[in-house]
Amino acid sequence: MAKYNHLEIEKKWHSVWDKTKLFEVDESSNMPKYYNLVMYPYPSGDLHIGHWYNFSGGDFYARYKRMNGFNVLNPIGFDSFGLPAENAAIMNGIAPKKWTYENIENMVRQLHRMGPSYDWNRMVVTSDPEYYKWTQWMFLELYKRGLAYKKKQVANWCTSCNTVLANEQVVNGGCERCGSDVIQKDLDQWLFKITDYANELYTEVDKLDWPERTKISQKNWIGRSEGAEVVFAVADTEKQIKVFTTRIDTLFGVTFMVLAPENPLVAEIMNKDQAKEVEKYIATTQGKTELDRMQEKQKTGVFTGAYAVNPINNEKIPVWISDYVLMGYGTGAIMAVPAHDERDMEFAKKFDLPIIDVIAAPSAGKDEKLFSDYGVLVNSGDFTGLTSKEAQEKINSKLAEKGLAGKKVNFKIRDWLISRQRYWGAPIPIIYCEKCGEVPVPESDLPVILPEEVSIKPTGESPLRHDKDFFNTTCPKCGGKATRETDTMDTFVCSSWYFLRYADPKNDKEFAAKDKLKYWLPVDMYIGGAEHTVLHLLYSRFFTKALRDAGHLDFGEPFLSLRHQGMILGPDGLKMSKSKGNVIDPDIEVDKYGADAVRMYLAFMGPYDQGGPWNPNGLVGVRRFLDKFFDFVIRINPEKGDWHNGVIVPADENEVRLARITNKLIQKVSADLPEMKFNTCVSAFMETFNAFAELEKDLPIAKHNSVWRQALGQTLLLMAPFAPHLTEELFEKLGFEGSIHIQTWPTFDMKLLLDDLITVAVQVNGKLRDQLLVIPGTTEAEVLKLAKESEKIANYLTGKKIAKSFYVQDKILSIVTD
Ligand code: ANZ
Ligand code: ZN
Repeated sequence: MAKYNHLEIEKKWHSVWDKTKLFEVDESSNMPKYYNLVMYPYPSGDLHIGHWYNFSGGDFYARYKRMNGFNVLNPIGFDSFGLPAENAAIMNGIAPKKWTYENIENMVRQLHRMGPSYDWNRMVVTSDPEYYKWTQWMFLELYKRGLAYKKKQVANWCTSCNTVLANEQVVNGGCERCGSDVIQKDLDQWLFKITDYANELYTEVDKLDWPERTKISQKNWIGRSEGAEVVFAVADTEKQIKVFTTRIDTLFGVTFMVLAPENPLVAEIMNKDQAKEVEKYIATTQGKTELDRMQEKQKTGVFTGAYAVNPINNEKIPVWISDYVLMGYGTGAIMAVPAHDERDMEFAKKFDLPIIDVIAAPSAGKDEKLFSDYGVLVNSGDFTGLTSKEAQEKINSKLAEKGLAGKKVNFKIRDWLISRQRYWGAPIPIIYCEKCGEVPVPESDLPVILPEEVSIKPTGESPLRHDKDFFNTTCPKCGGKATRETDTMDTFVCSSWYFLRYADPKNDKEFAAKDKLKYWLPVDMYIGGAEHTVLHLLYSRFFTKALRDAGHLDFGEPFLSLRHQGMILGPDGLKMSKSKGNVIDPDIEVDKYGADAVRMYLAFMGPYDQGGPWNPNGLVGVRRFLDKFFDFVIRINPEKGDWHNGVIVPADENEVRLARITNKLIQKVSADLPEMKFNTCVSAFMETFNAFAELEKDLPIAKHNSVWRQALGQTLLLMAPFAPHLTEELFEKLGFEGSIHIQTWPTFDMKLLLDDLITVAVQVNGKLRDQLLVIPGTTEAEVLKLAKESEKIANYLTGKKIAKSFYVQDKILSIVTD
């Protein structure tokens, strides 16, 4: 058997592709553009198998698009600011910059070995001053538009990392990273006003070609909530308490009200006798996180001594304070309906407050659990008997007449806190002047360079505060004494716009030239993991919209299509981790079996969006297939003559068999690859190869060299996205000209598939109108789709609506119109 020497072949082609700049692209092509993007990695040090899975899938797809006539931008870069570099630096005594750039170098080497079709000329590294200059510029752009602002705010503070954490980085009251206690600390913080875009971010999700669960997470994070605001008078005063409720239909069931302890109204309305207790209570709630406050089963609180008046029935009800009501949501005050709201129920039981049922369950079951759904109103005066929905409308409009209620939409999402009291990040470009106050760094002074020799021991204060040369500066406005902002930006800021920079990564006048942005963006296909991407996607969408409104972009959504790859588990079926010893090191596998075998095995493992356990035998099997394939193909002699990439014209029955097998493969891979069904493509290659081997007994290569060369040439084209090195080598060996990777994708001939197809009769209103050729087992929905695409049938459907359709599997589709 001829030896397939993967090490030699891969090395050879890497250098050819690099030298010929095969995958570099520009805007001058006359083919339509396609922007194919994978989520750029963090430079953790090593490319792990999960990266390979993500990036190989992205590369299969990019190559498919390229061979189908698109000018494909397929870039890569590094998300290289962030805490891990700093923590590694503290642990091992290496400067963050050194650690980061050494890792990048190593990972670039590893990436190369995968043989991806990246335009290496466009690599983006977010910790390069040439990049973060524009991150700072983005900050100023938001600042100019009132979308970046500074505020004293309580923040989650990790007592060990000594930095602020985002809400989602706090797990069970501890730091996600180190598990240490998280406390609440009042700090001056920079925020981005993402809430200005809450509504658009929420509604536009529906238009995107994204996985459904990801759309739902976007929406849940934004948390749109429709309800009403209702105004309660404070008895014997001029004061009012406004509440937000999603259940105005339960208004007759309100038996008390609750204010957030921080609500300024508390001081205004409380009875002096209660002052001591109220103050004592407020003190106990400080330091609790919002999450604790919302989840605590044991409700706490105190009575303010004040009463409110229910606007619907003038009942007097007591006003309490409790920390289960948050100041940051709605109005910081609620109307409590213990009969139908669980938290209110817990509170009422604890403090012995009345409970009045006002909604009857549809089938009056007497289970003890509280009924919190919609139903029919009871004990509700004139509104008794109405459904919840009807009552909401009626009660709302009745009170609205008196200015005591109005519909209201609230969002859960809060502004994005971007300040980090850490070193390895983009400095926030703001200067504080004794005379002029807060002054933005002028654009011409960007970038504000992150100094290198800084002690980064986390002390709670930003490390940059202790670098005198950095900290002390002069005011750009008045030239007087001034100091710099010493916080750095959350790395999510860097990753919120990196996909724009790939369009024009070397530009030092603009973050990217307008015409290049216009040409390449938005991203057509974005591929990456499903975990931890909710915020990245949300922030990127926010940046895109803000930049659009600032006149820099002419689109509002950055990622038109999105796909998630699944997760690769260890051979034991468990999540890979060093401690379990089940980690697969791609470097070792690539040395042993070759990048093409690893790529193809990853494709073969299972549905791309599902992943699965790594099976060493599976990889060996794929390698064995490639060995046999290589051995088979090099028996075919090269021939002169241009590569015409057409359909085989068979001369006898066995040649027809060959043409048919090849055509079937073309059809299969052309259907499955764009759907990212990579696994079925690889099984088709294996099956086809077995059929070839079988056929060769009747159709010897030695006598039929030309047709075999043609058939295997086409097979190579189909395999090229998966095994780029091997196919390039064999393509050359067969005497075809040019790189296989810039050839046109083969087309297939329907006629050659006929044997395998069946005819389905299509009737419209009882009359036979067309016969469709389909694969046996095609579903009704697919046949209906084909029928609608048929011209003959379209004639009978234009201007009409399909009322019904019936399908007799593989025989007749019958359409009835209105
Ligand atoms: C009365 C009521 C009766 C409520 C009932 C619910 C059920 P979402 O869907 O999350 O928007 N609420 C309003 N502001 C609050 C705050 N600052 N802190 C804590 N809770 C607050 O939830 C809206 C509901 O959450 C509101 O509707 C209010 O309780 C409570 F059977 O009002 B409801
Ligand atoms: Zn000044």
